[in-house]
Amino acid sequence: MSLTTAARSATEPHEPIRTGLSKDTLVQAFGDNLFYVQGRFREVASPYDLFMAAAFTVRDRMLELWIKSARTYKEKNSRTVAYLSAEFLIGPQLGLNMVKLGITEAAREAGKELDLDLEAILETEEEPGLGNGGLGRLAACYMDSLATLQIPAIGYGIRYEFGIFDQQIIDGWQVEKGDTWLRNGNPWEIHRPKICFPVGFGGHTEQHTDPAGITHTRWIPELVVNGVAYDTPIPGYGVNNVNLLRLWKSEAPESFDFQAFNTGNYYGAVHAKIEAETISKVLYPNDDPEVGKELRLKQQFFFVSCSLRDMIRLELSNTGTLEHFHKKFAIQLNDTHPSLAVAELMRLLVDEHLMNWEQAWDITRHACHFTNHTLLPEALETWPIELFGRLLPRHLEIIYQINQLFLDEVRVKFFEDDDRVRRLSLIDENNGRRVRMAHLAAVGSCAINGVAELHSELLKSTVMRDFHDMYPDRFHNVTNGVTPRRFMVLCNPRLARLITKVCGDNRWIRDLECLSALEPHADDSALHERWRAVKTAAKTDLSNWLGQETGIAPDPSSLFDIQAKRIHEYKRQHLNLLHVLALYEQIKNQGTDGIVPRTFIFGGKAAPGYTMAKLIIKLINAVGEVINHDPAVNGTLRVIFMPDFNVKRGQRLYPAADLSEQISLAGKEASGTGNMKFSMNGALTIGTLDGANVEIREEVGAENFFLFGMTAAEVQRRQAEGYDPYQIYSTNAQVKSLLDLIASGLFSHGDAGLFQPLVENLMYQDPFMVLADFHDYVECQRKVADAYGDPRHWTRMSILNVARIGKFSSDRAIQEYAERIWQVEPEPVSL
Ligand code: 26Q
Repeated sequence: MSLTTAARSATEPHEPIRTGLSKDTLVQAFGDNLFYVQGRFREVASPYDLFMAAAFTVRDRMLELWIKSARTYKEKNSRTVAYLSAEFLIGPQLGLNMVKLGITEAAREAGKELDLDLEAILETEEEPGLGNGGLGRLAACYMDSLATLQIPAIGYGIRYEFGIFDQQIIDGWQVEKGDTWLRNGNPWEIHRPKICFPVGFGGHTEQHTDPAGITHTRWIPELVVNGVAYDTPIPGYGVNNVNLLRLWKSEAPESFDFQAFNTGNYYGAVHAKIEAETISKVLYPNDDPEVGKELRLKQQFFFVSCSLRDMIRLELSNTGTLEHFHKKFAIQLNDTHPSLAVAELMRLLVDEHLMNWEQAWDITRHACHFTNHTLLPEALETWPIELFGRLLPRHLEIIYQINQLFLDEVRVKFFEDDDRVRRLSLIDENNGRRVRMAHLAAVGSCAINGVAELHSELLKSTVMRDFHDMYPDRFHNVTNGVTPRRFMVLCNPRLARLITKVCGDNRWIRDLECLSALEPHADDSALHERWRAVKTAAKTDLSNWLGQETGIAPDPSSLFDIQAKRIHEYKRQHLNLLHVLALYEQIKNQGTDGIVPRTFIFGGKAAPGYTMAKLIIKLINAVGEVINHDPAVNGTLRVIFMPDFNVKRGQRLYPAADLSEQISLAGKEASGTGNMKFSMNGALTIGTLDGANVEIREEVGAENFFLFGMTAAEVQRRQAEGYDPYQIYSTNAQVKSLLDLIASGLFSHGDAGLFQPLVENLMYQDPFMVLADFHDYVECQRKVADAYGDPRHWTRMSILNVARIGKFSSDRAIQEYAERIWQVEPEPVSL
């Protein structure tokens, strides 16, 4: 049918074309947007044109709410959360925004009328990969929950032109490809050229005395770049509140070019422009040994400075004073990446707004809050003084002053304890003088939190121990959570429908504890049948997709055993692989009798510079190559590496999993959030007592969780005693035989050297104690197989996992932040 405006007169709807939610209005609006925004009509529209028209149609429906929300927050002068994060991994927006507006069904109907396949349109959306993994995805879940709980909030971050690289697998190896997510246009963002702040770098500082005799410091930067705002609306679920994600893009100030041009330095001007634009060009991967990059520090300062100036602008336009800044904004620092906010807020208040130091420090300390996401020592950020002082000379002075006042306080509290003073200092004097960003964040914040109970305890007893001695009341735990809107309703509509039916209504989508209504039905055989049908359908979908994508379509009746997360030695993908090889060896020696058919699916990216992680990917693919084609295996085992694991692909995995692999070495995974996503889709977990696994097991019940491995305390003890993996290799025949198998060249076309670094690492160092936990893991996997062989038992456990997973909603987490950390209140928006 024709979609130009000519069609409208026939079915003029009574609703406004840009806000109406009925099917008929959506049909009209889609046609208008295709024609007037994309400049296309149906016959010549590309799939991306269709996506853009659909996206604009949905965006139109959020704009009025967005503006109403902003007006309400301004009028009420509500305390606003400013969530500062170097990463926001928000995932594709179209489907989720439709869920939140409650128009999924109407849109599907409209699609039918237009003879359009909604699924195909959703699939066309390019996801903004503006994060590495857990930390960035958590920020996105929290933005969802803040809006849903009607809490005024702005997410501040960087609009990277290239997000996390796309992963290709070529000959079994990871190959990175640039992520050009903006090439076809991004319909969700609104460019705000007027919201623009200059950000300085380098140069020097000067002192001057004002007429009243007070000395001030002025920073004269050498280079100035502009930060320009790009806004993305974040609607709440089933409410009128729409919050804001404001990402900054770096640009050269116009004046810059002209200056250079006038002095005849045309190429110099072009160079300066390129340098300015480089700042927001690319997201850095974590776990990269080479991350001591100057550009990374520039990025951090860039987005922190723009964000704070934006908050100051808002506060001044509202109240005309900064005296109550900390009452207006609750700033949350997502790890140390934005911790320069402490020094920059001090600089803005003291140098630019002429506030005295004491008052500025009081405001800063009461505005800021800090979340730690890691205990791994190599991941704690520090910057060499030389680099820091060259790039941010004024901030280094401010940090010295903060440090001096802080260490005076330490000396008073802990009399004659020089060692403690050295340990607490913001400057590490042992490794060539470096600024410790976690210390800066901790000193400048009124609350410090870990992301799971175990993690928060370990934080207090290890990396932040001295801070805990100093300021015990600042420490909190807020266990992570994930949004059920994306990770249940959107990605698993069949399960969502079934749950709504059993619960009697869909209240669980905004109050996940309502899932407990499933519990009385855990033994209901009619429910069992439906539950299994839902799981089988999801497995079939995934199998078909994998067939197209990888050439292998696994049998949906096999046990889908999935590990999807960044590739890192501490997460122990190689432990999982050793179990695969143990089964393979069993088949080769004794045939397939007694083996429960399994499909092992791996997904995850390795940092481009992390050689061992890349070798693990190669080994997974190499093992798959052999096992998937060995007639002796005869399809009983399948090993599949899903390339380019991201939010979108995760949404295919979670609903289809029977078993979720959460097998990190105890004490290393701060929380994990994939563990929650799998569990809320009815997968059972095999896991260690690490991160949030501990609490998941507590909630779902020990009898519904496959536990194995050492505890964090046992790990500490064993390491203190001196752990010797070679001793295990030489005394455990199975371990020896499996490592020898990898080293034999069977998986590397006879090249025995290829996997040698991996094998030797396990034999002689094994920093993440894979061999120590191996036996227990394999035993536990045997129990998994037995349980899977008893469908009634398995289905009961699966239902109970979902019924008891309510705690892990990000709504609960945000509620805790709001009450215990931020002291913010909901601000409902009415139309
Ligand atoms: C730092 C400096 C230079 C370059 C990159 C980085 C960098 C970037 C990202 C360091 C770390 C990250 C991301 C860390 C992360 O994702 N941590 C995970 O956070 C989740 C949410 O709290 C937890 O569930 C995971 O346990 C934790 O690993």
